[in-house]
Amino acid sequence: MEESLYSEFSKFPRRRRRCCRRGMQLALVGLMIAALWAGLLTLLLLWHWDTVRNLKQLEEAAALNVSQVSKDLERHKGDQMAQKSQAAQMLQDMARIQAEQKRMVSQESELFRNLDGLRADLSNLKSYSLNERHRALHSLGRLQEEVEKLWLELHESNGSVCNTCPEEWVHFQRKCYYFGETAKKWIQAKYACSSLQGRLVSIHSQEEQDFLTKHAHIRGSWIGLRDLDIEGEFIWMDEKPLDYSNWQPGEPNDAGQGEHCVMMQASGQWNDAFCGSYLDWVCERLATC
Ligand code: MMA
Ligand code: CA
Repeated sequence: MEESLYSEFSKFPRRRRRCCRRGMQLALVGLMIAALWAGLLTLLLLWHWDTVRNLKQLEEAAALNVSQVSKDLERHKGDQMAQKSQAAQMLQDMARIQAEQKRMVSQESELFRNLDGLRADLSNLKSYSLNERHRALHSLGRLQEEVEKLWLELHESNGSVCNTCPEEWVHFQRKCYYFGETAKKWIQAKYACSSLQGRLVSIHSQEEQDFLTKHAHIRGSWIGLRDLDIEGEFIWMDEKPLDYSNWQPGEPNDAGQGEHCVMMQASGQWNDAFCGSYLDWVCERLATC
């Protein structure tokens, strides 16, 4: 049979056979081109699907991001609001604190003013009470002296002999004398005599001076004579006039830093001396009957 086909085929003329081969070649080329196109299309399709898939993923991610960002934005807005209200609160607090501070400053200055007023009142009160005390002490001294004078006058008018002295006091004529031996300033000696119900001695006669000279101390003793108020104007503690004196020659001289208190030296003579010097002292009081 094969042999018959071939024989049939071979029966065609040679030109017709060439034409057939070319057709086949063309068909083959067409087939190849079609296959290439098909492959290309398939690749394109695959690339397209892949791109679409990627785009979808990107879209989803973007949507996710957008929702995340909007959530963050919301949260941020909320935070911002809270911070704003906090800031407003803080401003209010600050204004309140400033007002409080102002009030305290004005209160403080008021308090200082009051304190100054109180201090002034206190110092006024102090100086007032000091003045009162001095006045009272002065009046008391005057009263004591008055009483002593009255006693003296009373006994003199009665004609009775008054020669009684307390222990440690020495009697002479109508008076008793105490010879203090603990060195004191003039003012301290004055107070010491007062506390012994006496006063610093006032000397009014040579007899009295002679008696005192016999008891004079080596260190020297304060007596009740001073020129504290007016320089050179000497006043006795008993307020009697300066009717007798026994100054050492050249005294009183108000030497050095000022000498306004009188002392009796070991010789019995008087010298004006610095009132702050520490000396012995002599007190007197009236003898009792
Ligand atoms: C001298 C004499 C006095 C004076 C005393 C002060 C020793 O005497 O100047 O008048 O009071 O010094 O210490
Ligand atoms: Ca003197």
